[in-house]
Amino acid sequence: MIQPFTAEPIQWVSESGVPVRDLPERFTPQLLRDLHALMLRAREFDRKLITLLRQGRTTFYAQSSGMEATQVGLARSIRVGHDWVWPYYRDHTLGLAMGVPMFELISQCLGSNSDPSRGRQMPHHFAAKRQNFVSISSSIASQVPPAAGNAMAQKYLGVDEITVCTFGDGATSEGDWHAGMNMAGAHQAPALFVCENNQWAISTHLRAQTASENIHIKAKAYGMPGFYVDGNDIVAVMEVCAHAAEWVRAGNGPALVECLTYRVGSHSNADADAEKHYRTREEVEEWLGRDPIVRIEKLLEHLGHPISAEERAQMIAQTHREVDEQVIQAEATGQPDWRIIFEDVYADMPGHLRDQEAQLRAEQEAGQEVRA
Ligand SMILES: Cc1ncc(C[n+]2csc(CCOP(=O)(O)OP(=O)(O)O)c2C)c(N)n1
Ligand SMILES: [Mg+2]
Repeated sequence: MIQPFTAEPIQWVSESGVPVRDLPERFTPQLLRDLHALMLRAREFDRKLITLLRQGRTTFYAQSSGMEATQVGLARSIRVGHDWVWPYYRDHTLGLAMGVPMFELISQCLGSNSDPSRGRQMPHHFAAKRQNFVSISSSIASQVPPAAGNAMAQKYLGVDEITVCTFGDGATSEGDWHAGMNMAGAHQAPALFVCENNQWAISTHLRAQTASENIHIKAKAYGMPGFYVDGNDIVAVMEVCAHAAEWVRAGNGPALVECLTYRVGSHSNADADAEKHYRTREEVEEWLGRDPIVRIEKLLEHLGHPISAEERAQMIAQTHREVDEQVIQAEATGQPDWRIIFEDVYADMPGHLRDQEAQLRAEQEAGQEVRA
């Protein structure tokens, strides 16, 4: 029933919230409500973190507003803590939906002592050990070759884990992307590649990115199926990603899923005024009209299980409270001591680093300020 290489994105629920195919039994009103709660929580997390950014309490953030169905849908299609995830920098909603504690994300954005990476990474570039969520890197597509290698290792070890690798549409122009896709295909490795196609790579539109008619068609060149899905329809994302993940897990080789979606906000704090510079207000308005959260609300209403305005407001207030409390808790743990820059890398620290550590200590003892 789910076919690769479709001309149009696979859809399950129309924009007006009506199923266009039979709703699979697992989508009970309770599951739909849970998915809605996860998406709304992520949307409000974005809102709060942008405020923290404006207050100068963190220095980088890339929102995923508008893309919640893609990321939550993917999170709910894989075996969390079993499969391995090689994400990209816009995937905090994927992380949250996989159960990464919000406190860890906030701590990482603040670089506090409660940050598991203790301020060593760029803000908003977290990793989560329990979820097998590999550290995010900012270099576009740099995660794709190691993800292919991870999948090759899984194949040779004979485990039933798969590797999930996400990226944006812009990443598909990078040499690393093609190298990783090619290796995964050539070795028939169990990798599920997911393109979060939000149609823009900062100010470069998809049409300027590639002459291919879409992204998923590129899968053909690497000997794998390419699925095309409406990334703002969480039911479709879950059905297609679960289908592709199980196909990969069954030993059929890699697969690519292209989720067509849109980032309704700015790329990051580096381009806070996107509409003024490279895209039209009309385009943004059009995609705001396809909001994935509104779609699931309409579906619940259609099924006779509406979410009341009061309930929605309570959920929003709850997330705001949660973030406020956790920011206070994270900040209370303080900033990591400068000495941590020398820790956790070498069992036996090389001589030149020992010298540098001694030099910093001497500067501190001489009354100079030393900060990590
Ligand atoms: C190798 C490399 N080149 C350029 C950049 C600068 N850069 C950061 S994000 C970005 C756009 C990526 O767009 P896309 O892959 O579509 O992801 P999106 O941000 O839209 O989610 C670029 C070019 C980078 N980080 N790394
Ligand atoms: Mg993009």
